[in-house]
Amino acid sequence: MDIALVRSVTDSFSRALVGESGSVLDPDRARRQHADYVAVLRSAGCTIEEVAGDEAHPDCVFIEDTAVVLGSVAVIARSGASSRRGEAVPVRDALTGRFSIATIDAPGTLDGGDVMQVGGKVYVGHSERSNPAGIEQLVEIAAGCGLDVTTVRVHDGLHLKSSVLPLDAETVLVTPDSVDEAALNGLRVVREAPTERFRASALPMRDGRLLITTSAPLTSEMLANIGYDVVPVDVTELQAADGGLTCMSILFRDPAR
Ligand code: CIR
Repeated sequence: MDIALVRSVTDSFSRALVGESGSVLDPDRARRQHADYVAVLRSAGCTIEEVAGDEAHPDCVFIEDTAVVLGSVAVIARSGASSRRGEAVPVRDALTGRFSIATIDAPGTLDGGDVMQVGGKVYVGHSERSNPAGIEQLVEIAAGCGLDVTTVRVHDGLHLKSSVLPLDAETVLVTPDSVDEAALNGLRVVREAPTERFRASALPMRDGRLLITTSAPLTSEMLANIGYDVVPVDVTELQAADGGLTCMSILFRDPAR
């Protein structure tokens, strides 16, 4: 059984980081979309555990960035956005006792959105948010779990998973010209429709379905045509704050089962 750790949308979400887009955010709309997202995770067999939202952290709904589960270890991240650093504290509490805890320490920075696991391999984005010192620490922690890490330079977009998303154990959906694709060698690459740049976000469920953002209908149709069982999910208000489908949950197998 998968556990999905999620975090609620706060009223302060209206002040979440929006980069240079200048988007105006509506917390109520985000909350409704988040509830639908959580309902889809539940329908796919996930047990939902909610970490209470924290008004002091407008971006806290994007829980993926705070921690990464690598085998039996939970890596507590240290965000490249200083305003987000306190978000990890209650997430660490939720993971303690289930996993051994490792931490990314200063001067290292790492956002969970930069860590992608596909078919037993780990990739980390060298991005605006994750620096070489943080990546080096992740590599060392992963080595202790018997895992190699491949670094991927992110040229465009916030995180690696803003533009490279696992679809299944050997396939990724890629936004063209956003990362150093040579580092994805060995993976099957399918491309987001050019007119939907950065709008497609995907999250595969263990029941075989593939969640895909409604804001990328052409990409969704292309994925359906090549055999994916796509489920459109509307998270446009969370995308306005640079979020995607992966970033609103931390999914892991219940180690107690
Ligand atoms: C941020 O800028 O940190 C948030 N507004 C969005 C984070 C999205 N996280 C993710 O895709 N993993």
